[in-house]
Amino acid sequence: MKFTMRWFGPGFDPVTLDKIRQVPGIYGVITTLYGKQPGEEWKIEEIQELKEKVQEAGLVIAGIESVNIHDSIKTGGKDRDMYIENYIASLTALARSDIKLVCYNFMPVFDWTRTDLAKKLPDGSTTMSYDQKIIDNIDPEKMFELIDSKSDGFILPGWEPARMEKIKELFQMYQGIDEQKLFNNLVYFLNAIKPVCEQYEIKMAIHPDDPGWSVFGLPRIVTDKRKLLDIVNAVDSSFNGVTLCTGSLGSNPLNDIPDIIHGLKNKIHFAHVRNVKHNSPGNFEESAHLSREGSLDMYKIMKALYDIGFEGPIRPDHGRNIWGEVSVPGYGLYDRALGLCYLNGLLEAIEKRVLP
Ligand code: DNO
Repeated sequence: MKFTMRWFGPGFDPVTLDKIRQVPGIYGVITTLYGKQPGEEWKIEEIQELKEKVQEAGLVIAGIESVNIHDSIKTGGKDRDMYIENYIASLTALARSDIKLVCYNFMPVFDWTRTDLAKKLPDGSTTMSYDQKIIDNIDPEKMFELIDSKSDGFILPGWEPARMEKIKELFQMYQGIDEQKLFNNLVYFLNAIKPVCEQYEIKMAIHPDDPGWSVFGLPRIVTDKRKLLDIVNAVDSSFNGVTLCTGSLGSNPLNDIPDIIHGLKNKIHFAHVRNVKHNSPGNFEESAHLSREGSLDMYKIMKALYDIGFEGPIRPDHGRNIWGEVSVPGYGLYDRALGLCYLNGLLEAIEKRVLP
């Protein structure tokens, strides 16, 4: 497994590449061109520039998170083929820069959703949390204000102001789109990018919906084992895979993550490994990575990844904000570095068969 950390790019992420470079066991970063709007074409020069910055710091770009999908592709709009062409051009430019792992999501309107970005924990740290009761009582068009007011001035991935300005329009686009239609549009997209992905051996890794159930009545198609298998089986080719995000799938206590890992096997191209603590139905928070701090068994998760022979990029995911650090919520250096070391420690023990 190749240990990585997400990096939000120059001038935006207070966690610098130099700091990431000093995390023990680090291999590379997962990043993106943050200025890009969904649907916009990525140019090879822009990718090269980013790649050089990362290389100068002694790291590599292990994958892109994300090349975002335009809503017209998700909804099957009349201009989707144009946006798919742009997407193919971006994939080609990435592959020619030797970057061949792309994480993306197919969530309608909102990317991952939280109701608090800085819930105070008894130890004085803060973390992100979700409470379905708050979602049930808020006008979806007010969600951006809620998130924005709690994000310390940072722009969260998927919650860019330019996108949120069009929130009404976005909701309108999804009228009449049910799960089956959304799924068909995903399959249409996957079939369209298949030739370029196969030609360049690009790995596409769909990210699960977060939380793993419908929010604001919008359809969700990436929430559990059955749905993940439906996606990988619908376009049966090695490019078509999954980001195994334990926190997103783990938001639903019914999801058995080690079982999902065994079910997906070589369709896992990328892993986000973090813990989550279930407080009550529909209410969870993002705990520290250790098994004993949350509801997931991190040893079993790492063991399952080891057992299926997973060798791709893996990253610790959202951390708490600790030791007074101010960062993109969930993406501080300290708690993610602790998480990475813990996951690496579990892996060493598994490899040496110290643990049963
Ligand atoms: C949240 C992330 C997601 C993820 C996208 C992938 O922190 O895990 O925003 O990057 O859904 O497209």
